[in-house]
Amino acid sequence: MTTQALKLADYKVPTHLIDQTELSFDLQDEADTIVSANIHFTANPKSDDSSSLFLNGEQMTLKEISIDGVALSENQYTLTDEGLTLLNVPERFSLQTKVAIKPQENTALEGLYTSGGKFTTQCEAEGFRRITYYMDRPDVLTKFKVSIEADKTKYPQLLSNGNLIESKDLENGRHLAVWDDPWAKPCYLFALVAGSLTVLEDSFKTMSGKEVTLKILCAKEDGDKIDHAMESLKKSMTWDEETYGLEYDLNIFHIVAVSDFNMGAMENKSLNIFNTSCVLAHPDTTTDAGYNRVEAVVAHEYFHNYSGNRVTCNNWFQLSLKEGLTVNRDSCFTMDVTSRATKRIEDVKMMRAYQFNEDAGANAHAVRPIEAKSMNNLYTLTIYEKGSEVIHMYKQIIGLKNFRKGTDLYFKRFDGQAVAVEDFRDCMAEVSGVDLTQFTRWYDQAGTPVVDVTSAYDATAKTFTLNFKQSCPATPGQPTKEPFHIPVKMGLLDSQGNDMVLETEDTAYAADTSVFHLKGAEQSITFTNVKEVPLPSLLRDFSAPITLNYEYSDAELARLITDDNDPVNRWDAGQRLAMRATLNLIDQFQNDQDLEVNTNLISALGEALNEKDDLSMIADMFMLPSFSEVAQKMDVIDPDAILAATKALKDTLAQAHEEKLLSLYNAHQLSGEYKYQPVDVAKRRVQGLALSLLCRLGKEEYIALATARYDAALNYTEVGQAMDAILQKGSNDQKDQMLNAHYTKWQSEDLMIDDWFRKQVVSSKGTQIAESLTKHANFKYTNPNRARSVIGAFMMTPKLFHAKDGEGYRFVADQILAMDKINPQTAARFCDQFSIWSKLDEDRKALIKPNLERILSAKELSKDVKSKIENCLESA
Ligand code: B3K
Ligand code: ZN
Repeated sequence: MTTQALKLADYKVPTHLIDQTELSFDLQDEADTIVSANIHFTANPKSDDSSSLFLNGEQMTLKEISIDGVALSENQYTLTDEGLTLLNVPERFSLQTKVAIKPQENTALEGLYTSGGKFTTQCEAEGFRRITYYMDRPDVLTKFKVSIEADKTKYPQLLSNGNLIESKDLENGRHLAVWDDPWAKPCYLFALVAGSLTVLEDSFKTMSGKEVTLKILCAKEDGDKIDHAMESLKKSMTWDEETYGLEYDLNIFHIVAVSDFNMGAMENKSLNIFNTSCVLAHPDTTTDAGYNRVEAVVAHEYFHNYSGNRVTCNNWFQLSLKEGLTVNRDSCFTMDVTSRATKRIEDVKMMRAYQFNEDAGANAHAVRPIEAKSMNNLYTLTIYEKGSEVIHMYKQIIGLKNFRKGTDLYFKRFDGQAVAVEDFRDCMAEVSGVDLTQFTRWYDQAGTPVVDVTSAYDATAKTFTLNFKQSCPATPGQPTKEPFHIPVKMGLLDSQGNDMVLETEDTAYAADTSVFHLKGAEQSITFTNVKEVPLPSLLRDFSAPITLNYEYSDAELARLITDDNDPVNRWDAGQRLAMRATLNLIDQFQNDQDLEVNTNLISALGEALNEKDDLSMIADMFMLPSFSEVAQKMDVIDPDAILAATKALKDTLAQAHEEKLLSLYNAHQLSGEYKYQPVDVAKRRVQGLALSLLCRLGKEEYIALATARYDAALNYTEVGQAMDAILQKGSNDQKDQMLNAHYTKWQSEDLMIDDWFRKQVVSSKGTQIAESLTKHANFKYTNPNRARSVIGAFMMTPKLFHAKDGEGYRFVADQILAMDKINPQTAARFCDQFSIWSKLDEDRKALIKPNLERILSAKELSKDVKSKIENCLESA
C-alpha cells in the first residue's frame, strides 16, 4: 500500500486550546524515564467538534491517566499506536498522565534521547508526541512549566525553556530544577537538556538596556571551541536589533552542543540545541567554511526567536513561512558581516545546483506544498532556500523600505500566533499598496520557471525592445502552470560599460528598483532614447529564482564579466560562458572527438585571475558548473560525458594558467595567528583554488608545494586544502601516512574523524573504500554526522554514485536500508540523489530501478524513506 498523504485542504482548527502545560521528568540512567503531564484544556470556540479530544502519542507506555484528578476507566478513552482519544470530554478540564519512555533506545533522535551521556530533545516537527500524549501541532500554543529531576553528579545541569524558578537537592544524590517559560509556544519548541557540561557565559545589553545572560554549553573536552559561537551570537543579536528592530525577549539564552543530531540546529525557545558541527570552532580543527557555517547557523536559530517562535506556522505546510524568512534573514546577516557578493553568489549557486535539481526531480514540491506523506521530508531546499528567494523577491517588488514596514506589521499583528503564508503576504501588500495576488503562485506552483528573452534595437527610432516569454516545466501533480509575477532587475550597459539611464513609458518597469515586472506569459518592454546598441544585464542580483536564457555572444559575456556593475551578473556571465564550454565538451565527448575547451572561456578566466581588489571574486569565478547544473541542461543525463567534460575543463584551465596560479598561490601566504576575517578568508580561498588546480597537473613540484603546506600549516583550512591536494595526486605511501597521522592525532575529536572518513570517500575511486569504512570500528549509524561523512559524501560524489557498473547505486541502497532501521529521517536524506534517476541514460536507469524496488520491498520501511522512493518510482 502506498503511503497516505496528509493534505493541507484537510486542515481543521484544533478542537481544543491549552491554557497551561506542566511537565515533570524523572530522568533515570538505567530505567525508563517517567514523564508526568498536567495539561489544562479548553474547548476551542472556533471548533465544532470538541466533544472528544485526540492526543498524539507514539512509542510510550501509558501508566496513569486521570481527568481533574479522577482516574479514567478504560471506556473513557481509546489507545492506538498513534495516540489517545479522550471521549466525551467536558468544556474545560485538566488531564493528568504518566507515561514511560526509553530515551536510551531512541536512535531516531526525535523526542527525548540520550547523546554523549546527556539527555536532550528534538521536537520539530513531530517529536513531542514521543515524549507525552499531546496535541502535537504547531497551532496550539501555551505556556510551559517544566520540572526535571535527575542524578546530581551525572547531570549537574538541568535545563528547559524560559526562566529557572526553582532548584533544590533531593534525596539519593538527585536534584530538581523547575523552569517556567513566560512565552506561549507550540510543543515543537519545547526542549530539555540534562548533562554535565562546560559552560561559557557572557552577557548582552539589548537596545532597551536589558542585560541578557548568554550561555553556551558543550562537552568538557570542547570547552576551547565555543568562543566563536558566542561572538556570532552577540553579532546576531545586534544585527536583529539594527536591521529589524527586534530585541531579545528573555533574560537568558542558551546554546547546547550535541553530537548526535539530525540537522544543523534547533531554535527551541531560549534553549537552542545545536549539532556540534554547527557550534564548535577552533583554528586547528575548523576550516573557514566551518567558521562561516557556525556564524550563519547561530544567527539563523537566534533569528527564529521572532520569525518562527513569536510568530509561528499554523500547520507544517506553511513551514517556509518561518524557514524561508529566517534563511533570508541569516543570508542578509552573512552578507553584512562577510562579503556581500560572495555570499549572494554562494546562495545562487546553491539554488541552481541543488534546489533547481530538486525542482527537476521526483520529489519536486511547491514552497507551500498541499500534501505531504512525511513531515520530516518537508525540510527541503525548496522550503528553505527557494523560500528565502521568495522573500528576496518581495524586497525586489515592494522595495526595502516597504519590506521593513511589512515585517514590522507582521511581527506586531501576529505576535504569539500561528499563521499562514498569506498572512505574511497580506502585510507586504498592505504596507506597499502592491497587488500580490499573482505573486502567491510562487508559494503554490512547484518548478523552476524559464524565461526566454530576445531583444531588438531600432537604430532609427533609438529604441531597444526586450521580449520575454515565461514557462515552467511540469512537476509531479502539476502538469500545467500559470504565469508567475517575476521581478527582473536589470540594466543596459553602454559601450563604455556604464549603466544607461533607462527611459520607458511602460509602467511594468519601476525606475526606483530597476525592476521589470514580468507578469504575462509573454511580455515586451521598449526603452526609448537609447543612443547605441546596449548590452542587457538581466536578472541582476538573481532577482528571481528562475533560469533566464538570452543569446549572448562569447564577446558579450566577456564584456559583462569585466564591466557589469552587478557583481552577481559579472560572475553569472562567467558561469554562462563556462556552461557553454562544458556543453560543447559534452558534445565532443559524445561524438568521440578530441576535447577542446573554448578559448574565450580560458582567456576570460585568465583575465579574472588578474583581479587585485576582490580576491574572493577570483575563487567565485572559478566555481565551474557543477555536475547537477550541467545535468539539468541535458535531455538525457550522461554522467560519463559530464565527468569527462568537467575534468577536461579543469585540466585545461590549470595548464593554461599555471604561471598565474602559482603566483597567486605565492602572493597570498598568511602568517601568524588565525583570524576569521574576510580578507584572510579570501586569501586562503584563492590559495586553495590555486593549489588544487596546480596539483591536477601531476607535477612533483606542486605535490611538494602541497606537502610543504601540510607540514607548515597554521590552521585547518590550510591543512585541509593540502590534504585534499595530496589525496588527489600524492603517492599511495604519502596518502596512507597522512591519513594515519590524522587519525592518530585526532582520534578523540569526532568532527575531525568525520573529516577523515569524508576525505577518504571523496578521493576514492569505487565503492570499496566507502564500503570498508562503514565497517570501521569508529563508524556508527547512530551518529548522523558520521553516517553522512561516508554515505552522504559518497552519494554527493557523482563519479562514485554514478559508477558505470551500478555499484554506487547498490551501495547507497544498502546503506539506506541499514540506516532506516536506526534513523529514518537521516536515511531519507540519502534517497535524494535518486530523485533524478528517470532522466539518466537507459543503462543507468536499468541499474537503479531494481535498487529502488529492493528498498521499497523491505519489511518495516519508515514512511520517510518509503514515500521518497515511491515518488521516485512513480515519476518514471
Ligand atoms: N527548525 C529546525 C529544523 C527541524 C527539522 C526537523 N526535522 C532547524 C532550523 O531550520 O532552524
Ligand atoms: Zn530554521
